[in-house]
Amino acid sequence: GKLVLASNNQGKLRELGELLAPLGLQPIAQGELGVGEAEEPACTFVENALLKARHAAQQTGLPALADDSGLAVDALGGQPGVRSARYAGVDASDAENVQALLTALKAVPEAERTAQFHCVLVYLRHAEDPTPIICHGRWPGRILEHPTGSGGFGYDPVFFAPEFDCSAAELTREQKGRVSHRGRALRLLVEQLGGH
Ligand code: ITT
Repeated sequence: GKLVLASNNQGKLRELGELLAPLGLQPIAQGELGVGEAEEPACTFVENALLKARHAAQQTGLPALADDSGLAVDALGGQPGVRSARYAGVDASDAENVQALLTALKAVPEAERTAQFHCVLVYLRHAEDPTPIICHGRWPGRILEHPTGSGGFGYDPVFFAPEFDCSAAELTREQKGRVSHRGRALRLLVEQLGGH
């Protein structure tokens, strides 16, 4: 069936679309349905994802899937976390956020540059669904000293993927989906959707 993807992030839309299509679902980006951005005022991925999914379901009348995600760096006490998209400022580009992160970690040695990506997916059958499906995926790795690779989006060029011994931006989308926070969360979601 049709569902609206409650995101304006092209990188997420590509990854989610590719992972959902083989399941017989028809994901439609919210922008194509005229849905504007929702506010993300909360301090947890779960709350932000719920707000985005509810906004999109309300505006379209379709089931909605939202992704709230980010990078938690241990040496920074979990920052940038829910602020990952705007670490270098409200309208910062991916490259600016990456630069801000490298600057913040300048004096931190390799062994202490551990980090994890988090992805919370929220699926609402309709805007007032009292039992949303909520899934959380994690991807541990560490932060490189220099950006490497041109694939992916966001912090991928500085995220070292231990499973493949290279940066996340050097992976194909298929490889990334197998190990990433988003891939893991989505497989959990699909298991739960099957039970409904
Ligand atoms: P939407 O709310 O429209 O979905 P957004 O980019 O504002 O898009 P978030 O608030 O969830 O979404 O921010 C997530 C940020 O975390 C994203 O902009 C990236 O900087 C980073 N991020 C999340 N997943 C990532 C991934 O797979 N690779 C690299 N960076 C990622």
